[in-house]
Amino acid sequence: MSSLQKKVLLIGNTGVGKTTFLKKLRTGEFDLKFISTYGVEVHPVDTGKIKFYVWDCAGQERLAVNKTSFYEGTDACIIMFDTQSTESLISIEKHANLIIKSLGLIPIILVCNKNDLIPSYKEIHKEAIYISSKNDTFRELMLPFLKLEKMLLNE
Ligand SMILES: Nc1nc2c(ncn2[C@@H]2O[C@H](COP(=O)(O)OP(=O)(O)OP(=O)(O)O)[C@@H](O)[C@H]2O)c(=O)[nH]1
Ligand SMILES: [Mg+2]
Repeated sequence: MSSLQKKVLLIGNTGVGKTTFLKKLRTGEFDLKFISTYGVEVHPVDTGKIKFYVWDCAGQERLAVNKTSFYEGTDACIIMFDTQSTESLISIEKHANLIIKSLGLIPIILVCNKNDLIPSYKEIHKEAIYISSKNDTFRELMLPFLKLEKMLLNE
């Protein structure tokens, strides 16, 4: 287990698959159900070099109870959007602005989920890491954390 610990916020619009992504990483199971997160849930993800504490934040404003109150001590941020929601793509900037306003310039990465639902490869955002929480292997789903690890360790 890694001794270095970092806090990561996982944010993005409701329904993009934040909770499903973390559950698949933790259990290997893909969850078809959609139960919106209330407030925040914390999940550990260990890369071997860093133990990330991932704060899975509610995407629904009305369930996001005082969300900036748990931003303190955050080292990095993942903004997730998905291939099915133009709204989630447009909202990236809004999410990023809130993070930068509250936390300054911390490492932020973009993850585009639900890649299984577009027929062939299509680049939606140049900077994003593309995943499918439904079909991807553990190793593929760890890529966002390996990228954050590199950024945080300045590798
Ligand atoms: N086809 C497909 N469906 C997905 C994928 N990832 C998640 N889903 C589905 O998307 C729905 C929403 O998933 P959640 O993980 O609960 O969404 P969330 O981003 O946590 O939503 P909030 O908690 O409200 O912010 C669920 O029905 C999942 O089964 C994916 O990669 N492919
Ligand atoms: Mg959720």
